[in-house]
Amino acid sequence: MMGKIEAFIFDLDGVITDTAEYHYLAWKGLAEEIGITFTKEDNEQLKGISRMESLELILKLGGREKDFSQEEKEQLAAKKNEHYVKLIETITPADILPGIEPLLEEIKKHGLKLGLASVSKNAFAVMESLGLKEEFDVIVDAAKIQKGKPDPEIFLTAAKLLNVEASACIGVEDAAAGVDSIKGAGMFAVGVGSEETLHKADVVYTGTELLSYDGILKEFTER
Ligand code: B16
Ligand code: MG
Repeated sequence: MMGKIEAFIFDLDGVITDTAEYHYLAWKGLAEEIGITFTKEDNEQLKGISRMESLELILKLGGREKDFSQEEKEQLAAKKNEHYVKLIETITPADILPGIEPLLEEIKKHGLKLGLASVSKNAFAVMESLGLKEEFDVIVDAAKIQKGKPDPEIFLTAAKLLNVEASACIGVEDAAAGVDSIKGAGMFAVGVGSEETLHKADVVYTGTELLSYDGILKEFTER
């Protein structure tokens, strides 16, 4: 049996709110402009991956990875972000995914710490719009790290700033790269999404509405 849980560290996009859909729409718009077909399935690979890495992947998908200079790539990424920022302006607390608020309440009720680990440069803005910024003890975003997911740095940084051992943390993720990051950090990984994509997680729930404090605790203590 494992020790006591001291903290939960959440991914943002796709776990707390469905910005994954907005990222998809913004990337799809850009891809089409440069003649690349971009599907929902392709979008799965971008989850948890940084903005520039996402662009590189899309260019590769379209066989256009050699067609743009670094400067042009930065312009393309900036264009996508402008579109994305417009889409997320409409976010309100009503966009918090089902099951998340009761889970956050339970975590706080039990005196555990709360961290956010998002590689998004827009993480603070999104958390503010959701009305959740003050609820979290620490928010680790792109500005605080060198290496993005799947590197464990982001989850390890969150644990360090929360002053807890990695082994006492539970990470919650919707992306395969994120689950790799949690496992690399030596934490218990809760996956939200498809069992197939997230098979490296310690437990997978198909949707956030199925997340429960007691359920997760049970899985954690049984391992
Ligand atoms: P931005 P997460 C990630 O956030 C998204 O999953 C990923 O699709 C996105 O490309 C990345 O943030 C960067 O976002 O362009 O806003 O900096 O899942 O780590 O919360
Ligand atoms: Mg995510």
